Amino acid sequence: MTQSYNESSIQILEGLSAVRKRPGMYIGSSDHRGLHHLVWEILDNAIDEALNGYGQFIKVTLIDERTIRIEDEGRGMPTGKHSSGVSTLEVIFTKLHAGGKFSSTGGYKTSGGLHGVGASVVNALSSWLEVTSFHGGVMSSMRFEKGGSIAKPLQNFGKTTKKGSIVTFSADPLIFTNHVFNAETIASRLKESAYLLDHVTFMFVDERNKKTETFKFEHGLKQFVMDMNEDLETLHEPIALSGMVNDIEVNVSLQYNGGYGENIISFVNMVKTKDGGTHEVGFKSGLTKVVNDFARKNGFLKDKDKNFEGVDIREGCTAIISLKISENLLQFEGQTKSKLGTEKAKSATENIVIEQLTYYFEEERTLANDLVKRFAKAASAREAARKARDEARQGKNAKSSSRALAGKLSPAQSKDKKRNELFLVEGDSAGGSAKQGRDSKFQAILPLRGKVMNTEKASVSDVMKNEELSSIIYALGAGVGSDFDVSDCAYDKVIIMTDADTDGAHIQILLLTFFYRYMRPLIEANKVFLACPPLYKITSGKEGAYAYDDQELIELRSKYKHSTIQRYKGLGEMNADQLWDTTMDPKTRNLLVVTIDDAFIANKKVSLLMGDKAHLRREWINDHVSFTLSEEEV
Ligand code: TSJ
Repeated sequence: MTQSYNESSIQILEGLSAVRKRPGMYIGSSDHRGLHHLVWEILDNAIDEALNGYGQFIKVTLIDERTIRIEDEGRGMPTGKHSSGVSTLEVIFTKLHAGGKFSSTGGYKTSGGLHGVGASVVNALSSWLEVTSFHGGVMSSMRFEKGGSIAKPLQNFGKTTKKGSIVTFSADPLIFTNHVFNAETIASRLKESAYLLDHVTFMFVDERNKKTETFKFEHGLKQFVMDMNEDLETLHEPIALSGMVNDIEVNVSLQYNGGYGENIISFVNMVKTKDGGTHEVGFKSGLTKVVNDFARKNGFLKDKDKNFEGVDIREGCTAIISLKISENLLQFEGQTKSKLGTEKAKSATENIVIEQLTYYFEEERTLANDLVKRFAKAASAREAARKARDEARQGKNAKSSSRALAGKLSPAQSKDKKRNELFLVEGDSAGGSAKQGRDSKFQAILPLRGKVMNTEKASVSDVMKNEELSSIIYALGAGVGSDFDVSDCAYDKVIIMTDADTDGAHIQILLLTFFYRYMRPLIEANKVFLACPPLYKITSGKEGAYAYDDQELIELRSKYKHSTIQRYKGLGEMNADQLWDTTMDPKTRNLLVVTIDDAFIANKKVSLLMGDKAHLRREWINDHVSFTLSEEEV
């Protein structure tokens, strides 16, 4: 029998070289995100040790742009002989998936999402790595180079009274497309951990600029919610609820602010559960039950009245939920494994909230009464918004929708939700050019007159009363607030088209705040865009071109000698054809897709944004709304 394939043709990827061949398989990607995964991987081990009660101090030192040191004061890493004959330390850093193997059973582990691939993966992707362990009274160390080869074998340095582990590594620039660690990203992860582990001090040292930051929050979660609400008026001191149910440790802190947003962040074993899960469900159902029971018992809801809905009760609610669950009970769901699936976590969280918040409401009657009155207002605003949405959907009462849009919206001819585009245009005159210039088959124009309302502290009913915003709501036909349903949206793209000046920037920010507050799923579905009108037109004889930024202008000026330059101060200075060519034609335009990837920072900054400090506003836009050029399929 002939061999169907020869053995040498099969490449068996083994050990650390497999990691270097396909880093994405282990750390998600080889870009900036993947790079920081290396840090989280090592840091998680130090945090696990503190989480289990060993050591109260964790220090991270950024040595240069791609080199970082992480140290703890835990038990130190075991260095004795492993069953395979080599030292445990060598196994940890050279064998794949040995990450959790050496850990004692039981206990807590930070194993969310993509973390937990093991220290060997970090070693594989580093140009060098050094580990020092102070374990059982002995100091030992090892050094690896070029993706995990042993450069200095395990060496014992004799007795020590120190305890702990130190790992230093330098990310391999051959692997990463971007190998520069971001100090802010790392510091904010440490800060977050410090809120959650209130007995542990986290220190961050950036040796490049000699900056040191220390994070320690004696009042943990309470301080976390206070800081989240920092820029908002708060209605009371933060409430802490905590306890142990069926081996699950539940810690919750909540504080209502004067705004209308819902901000709930949850963690399991120190790892953020971005997509929520059973613990969030338990928190919400517990909160809803406590409030409705209190409202009925105290006459705020009569027999005939319907219960408040969860969304009414969560307006202005900022809450952190943090659970500690032993490794064997952990279940994660979803594509990114950032949703908790553990069933027991629901009842554990619900029980703690019901038991302790009921008691708190009994003790703090004045506050409870005030809150319930707010919830009642929220409930009636929700009813009003629901009515408006039903009218906006072309149902039995399309009249008020068409009345609201009459003389404003220039609709597209087709009704193709998957293709149509809505341009929100600053001012009537630019609106006129856009109307003439557009492809009316699929492009609709809604001119916005004057300033857009600040929705940061507005309720749904305020928003509905505002002409500009209610016309946007009617045009999209997908509801608003808790009632918003992105699948009903009449457009595939909502494109904000403003002048490239401060007023234009302000309008953009106000509109983004509105979308963030009241149509967040629209942003999450990548349906909100910023149009990019050119800043200059450069003409030389019969030739000409547009420049979209100053850099481009410099380039064009060297290309076209003896040229004249026209600076566009607003959209209104372009005629309809120019506007189409430069800004609206899908074949030639640039659109920036608006994404908000970090709800925590974004929410905080949206509040800040609407304060009186204009420069903070600009900084926020630069830092936290990533305007990435979208790759549109043409
Ligand atoms: F990622 C890593 F492995 F490189 C790493 C591990 C990096 C850093 C900065 C710290 C650690 C680490 C590991 N800190 N503390 C520990 N603890 C243990 O490995 C350990 C020690 C003793 C016992 C025991 O059962 O006696 C169990 C464990 C898991």
